[in-house]
Amino acid sequence: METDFPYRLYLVTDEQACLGRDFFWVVEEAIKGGVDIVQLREKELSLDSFIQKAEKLKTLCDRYNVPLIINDNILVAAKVQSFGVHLGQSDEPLERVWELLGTNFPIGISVESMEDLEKPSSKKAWYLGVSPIFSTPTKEDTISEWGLEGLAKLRSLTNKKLVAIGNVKTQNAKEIISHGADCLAVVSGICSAVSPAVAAESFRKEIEQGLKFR
Ligand code: TZP
Ligand code: MG
Repeated sequence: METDFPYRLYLVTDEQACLGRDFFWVVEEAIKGGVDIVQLREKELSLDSFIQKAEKLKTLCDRYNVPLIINDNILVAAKVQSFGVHLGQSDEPLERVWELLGTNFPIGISVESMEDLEKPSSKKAWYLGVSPIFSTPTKEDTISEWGLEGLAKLRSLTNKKLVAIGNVKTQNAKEIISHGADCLAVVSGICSAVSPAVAAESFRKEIEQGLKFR
């Protein structure tokens, strides 16, 4: 059975984007403001430090009943028993994940092009990350952006839940939702906000507005 994806505001963490403030404070404020799913995305940490951070974050997320998703590293996901994992097209093959974590383990997959949509991993994904919806300084190794037109095209081609990521701000949130995204994934718009709680609240309001146009 496929796991539901009822989430609307997805915090993708980035220690640097927290601007020197306490990482766990930023995440907790974001959850208080309306983030309903959290991804731990770490590119630099050793396996041990990644696990330690994930364990601490899992405790926090559990307290608020918010699912924790681990980016890329399925060993960390297994160790902390996260709710799910998020993978890019060139990360672990889905079979490896299912071998380690069981065949029902929720896996979010990024799609960067229309061709990606046709891949078996996308067909089996829990949700699709529309990556990037707009180009962003937070992740500079992307080739092109989907834009609102691309998103609308994707929407017409799949029933999977679509999570838009890349330069998602309160200013464009409503439009992204009205063009077919089910959920917004945000790094700097929340992690770098003066008040992550207020930022998350503003995103939630824009999302509600956008849903009225669907
Ligand atoms: N994947 C595609 S864009 C991106 C990731 C992880 C970064 C999004 O960061 P921001 O700060 O919300 O633009
Ligand atoms: Mg990846």
